Amino acid sequence: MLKTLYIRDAFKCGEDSEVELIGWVRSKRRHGKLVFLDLRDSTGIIQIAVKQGIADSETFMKALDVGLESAVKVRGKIKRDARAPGGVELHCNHIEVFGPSLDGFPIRKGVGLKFLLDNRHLHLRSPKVAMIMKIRANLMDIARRWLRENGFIEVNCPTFITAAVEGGATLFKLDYFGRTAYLTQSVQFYQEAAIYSLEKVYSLQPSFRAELSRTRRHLTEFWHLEVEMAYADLYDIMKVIEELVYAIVSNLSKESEVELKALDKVVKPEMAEPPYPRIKYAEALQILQSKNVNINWGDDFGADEERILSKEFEKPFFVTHYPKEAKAFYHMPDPNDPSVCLNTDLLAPGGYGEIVGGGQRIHDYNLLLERIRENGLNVEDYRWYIDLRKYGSVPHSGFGLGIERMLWWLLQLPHIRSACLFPRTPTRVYP
Ligand code: NSS
Repeated sequence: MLKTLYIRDAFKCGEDSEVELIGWVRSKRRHGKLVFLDLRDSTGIIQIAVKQGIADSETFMKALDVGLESAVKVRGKIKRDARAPGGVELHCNHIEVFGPSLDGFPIRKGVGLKFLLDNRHLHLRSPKVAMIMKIRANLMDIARRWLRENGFIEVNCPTFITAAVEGGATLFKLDYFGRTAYLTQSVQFYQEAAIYSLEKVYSLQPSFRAELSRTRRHLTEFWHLEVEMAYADLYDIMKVIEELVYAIVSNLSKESEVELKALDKVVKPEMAEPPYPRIKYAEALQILQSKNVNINWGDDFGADEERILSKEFEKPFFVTHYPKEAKAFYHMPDPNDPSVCLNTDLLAPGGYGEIVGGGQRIHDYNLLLERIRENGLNVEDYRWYIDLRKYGSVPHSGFGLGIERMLWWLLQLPHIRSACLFPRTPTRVYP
């Protein structure tokens, strides 16, 4: 019995090896008595040559008739041929079409972007999409590995919640057996509870934002890598961010080398080598105002401001000490100037903007109560969170990194949705 190989392994076979491959027919061309099929599986694409005379007439007719994206099993001999893509082709003597395409495959050259998104379930078969997904998988794996190696413990937090972490405006509301609940914007508060037993924790799970902004960088559902650390101040956590981002970029450049090359993307360790420039909000504001951006003290930076600001940098850079009114209530006020907080955003250079947000949390019971009240929030909604400050509270800090934002920057994608298997945006919940 012939062993069925992955296409990647067929390329390594010796001349005239008899092999069997399983895959999908990506394209088909006829030159007289010769039919070429491009066969695709998860590992690569190989040219299948079906020649009348070498293949029997039934096999030749099947090759001629087979619809694009049919699932087939092919058998034949491996031949080196400089004209074939990758220098190898299969001279086929048998085809079995076991998953025929019942219709013409709708994804063709020249179809528009909306059509591709409406048919994302089929567009996923494109090798380009597959490569982005492989890079994404590597990125998540590298991040997890680094965190584990550095003593962080993975925790999994709930998605149904009852009060906002990042402001009420972007909460997705839902009916939870007659009471109101929301989808989480961030698992930070649960992690803050977890540090009192595990000290250094992280999670990798979806966050949700009912954000109507139609920018190139906003999703309504995104994968959020969040980290929380006991006994850490703002500068300790910035160091963790810097080292984690560097580990991701430098390892990805090696572990995804093949895919990056095939996509014609350049990811190099130098792009993210620490230390990263650090500026305060006040300086960032000056830069923006010097470029005639209409922005005042107290305003948070939006996509436009961050695009302009980040074009001034060549490496990721930290912006710290935002005015407290621009940020959520839990941020620690700076003891030297309580009008700003000990927070940080990490912005990707070249127009991309924020990929990480975090900082030091308020760990004092009374100060937290005061800030909740100042923000006009209901103390009862945050009872368990406040409770954490009653028993052995310690200084602590953390951050959240958007997986798709990171990919968007590293792969210089035109839109963040290309980093998702099935993107969720204000106008898209199907497929
Ligand atoms: O709102 S954040 O800046 N911060 C938090 O949620 C903190 N509670 C995280 C923490 O400290 N544990 O979001 C963090 C990151 C941000 O830098 C982006 O990279 C990503 O989450 N993010 C998004 N990605 C895609 N789409 C949207 N809408 C989005 N919002 C945030």
